[in-house]
Amino acid sequence: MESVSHENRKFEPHPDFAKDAYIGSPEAYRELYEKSIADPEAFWAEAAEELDWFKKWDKVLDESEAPFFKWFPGAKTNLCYNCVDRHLKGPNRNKAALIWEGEPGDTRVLTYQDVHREVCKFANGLKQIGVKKGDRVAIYLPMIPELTLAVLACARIGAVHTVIFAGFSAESIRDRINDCGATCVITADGGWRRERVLSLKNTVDEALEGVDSVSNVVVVKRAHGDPFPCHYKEGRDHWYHRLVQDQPIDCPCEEMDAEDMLFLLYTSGTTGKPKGIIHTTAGYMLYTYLTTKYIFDLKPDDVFWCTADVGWITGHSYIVYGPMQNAATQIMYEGAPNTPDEGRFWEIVEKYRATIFYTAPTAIRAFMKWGDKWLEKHDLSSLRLLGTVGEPINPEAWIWYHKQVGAERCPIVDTWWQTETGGHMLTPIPGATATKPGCATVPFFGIEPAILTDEGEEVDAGILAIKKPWPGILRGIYGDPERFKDTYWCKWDGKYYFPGDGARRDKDGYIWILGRVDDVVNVSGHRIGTAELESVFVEHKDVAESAVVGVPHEIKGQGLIAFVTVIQGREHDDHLRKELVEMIDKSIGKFARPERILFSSDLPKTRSGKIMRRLLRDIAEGKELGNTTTLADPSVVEELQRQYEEA
Ligand code: 6R9
Repeated sequence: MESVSHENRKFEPHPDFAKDAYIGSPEAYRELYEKSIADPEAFWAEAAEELDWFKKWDKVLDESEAPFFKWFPGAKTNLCYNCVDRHLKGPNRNKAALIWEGEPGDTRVLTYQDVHREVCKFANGLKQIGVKKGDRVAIYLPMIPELTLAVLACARIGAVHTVIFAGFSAESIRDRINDCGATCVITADGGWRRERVLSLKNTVDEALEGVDSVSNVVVVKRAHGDPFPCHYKEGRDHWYHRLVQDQPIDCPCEEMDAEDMLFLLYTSGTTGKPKGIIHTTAGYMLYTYLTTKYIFDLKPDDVFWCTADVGWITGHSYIVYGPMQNAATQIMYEGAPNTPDEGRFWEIVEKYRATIFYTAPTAIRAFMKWGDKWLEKHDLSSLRLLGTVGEPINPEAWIWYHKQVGAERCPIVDTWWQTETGGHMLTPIPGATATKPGCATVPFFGIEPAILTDEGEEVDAGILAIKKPWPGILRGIYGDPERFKDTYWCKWDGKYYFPGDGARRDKDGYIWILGRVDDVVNVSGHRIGTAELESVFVEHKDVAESAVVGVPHEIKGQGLIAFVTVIQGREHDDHLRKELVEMIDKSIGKFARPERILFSSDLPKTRSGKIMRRLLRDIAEGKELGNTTTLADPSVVEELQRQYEEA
């Protein structure tokens, strides 16, 4: 087995897949790609004809105020219209839009007609309590259909939604509401997670203490007040079911300008408080529509399942907006992947005959750790395409996914993108691109990547940069245009977008993401991607997961500390340590040897599943730990600290 820097395996698209794919050969991809780069405006204008517009654009791209780009200025449209109303005209009217399963096993199915009715009633309810175009609405809901309905209802009336992942604390909610001045919050009494009810409404009540801007709170009844009877504040709070019950079943769509704000989504930067990433209407609409269609090769008969939460960008783009514009049938699941047991996801795939499955590397590694027996109990033969997103996937996990889940038949789309990019940027085209384990491969249409040094020289390994604006690009940071320019455009004097990731190009021209540039460590003058070491460690049969961080080192400048999670029940001792060091020596070189290897039963992760390297660095440097409230499981940190001190 090889690490990412040595990975040479290549997997051609399966001929059975390629023959029916929208883009079924490398030539077909190349032709479209070249067209999209030679004349982007013509390419995007042609694609935009597949969507519905109240009024067409005057111009495709206006760069006069760069980096504040405008796509399709002059056009009028509505995202909700394109996700719902336009499907009512044809055969999709009674097609299942959402197949939802609650963690306790309750299920609901909504057709596009049902979604239309429920969204209209919700939108009318919001209007009744005074929500209007341009108002900010915070949404803090579990993964229940009302989450999708709430997002669409906002889009319908032109209210700007800001979805806050239901794992965030009261303080995080308050910060976001204060930053954008939200006037309304949509929440639920509770939601199910690992057989327990999260008391969302209580958290919102706490968040709203001392907040003046919010005059209305809409509460969906999900947990039926038990075991958390929730407080009801007269005049401010409205039960969702009462608010919508007598509303008319039709509500006109607001005619939105192309550049009207669609949503804000808060994301962490390397410094400072979370920033409210701004996405607007027409460009984001087209970009999520087209990436969904081509990257998932989405066909009318597919059953699409993206396991993300709508609280993250992946859920916005690839649960709500992309799939629904494509009239997809999709699965939505409320709870944890290991409730009631580690086979839950595979049970769902089998039960609804899912054909497309899109998840994160961290989940894939958890499945690996839990063992193949959970998959063997279920028939996964309906699957035809797999995807991954969120972080670099180590070749070992990729191969496992390919073999155990995809039965060596399903293409894997390793999609690199960000909250800021709106949709997929680098990714295999499933019927056309030969894949390599751990590699995000090639650019999507209209995307021109470059790999640069800090000074802007093109190199084979360095910092990823994107040359031209694309329709899905963020339009700003809410309330902070200067930070927007500084963070994304100043690095190379406005010539490139700076995403903050390191990358390298191989001899085939494929691009490999090496992790955040802030995670690149320089040991004795050698640049080492921490992801490279991590992928070596997880190749060991006893290792489930690992994270490597750089710490200051007297002699070498920086040294590496490795945190390694061992598969349950396996030995972790000096013998394993020695084997791991030998693997690093072999795969990368002695210079990449970590100073220390610490074993633990888990790693500190955000609730979206990203390993918190900053926290690991603090542990490794013996520092006072800051805020750990965003962690999925704070006890993991205590265990690591104890070990670090003992070792
Ligand atoms: C969509 C999403 C963005 C950061 C990004 C990068 C990492 C995402 C990746 C990947 C390697 C992939 N990332 N996908 N790294 N391969 N396929 O995750 O958005 O939460 O904003 O994170 O995630 O480092 O810069 P977001």
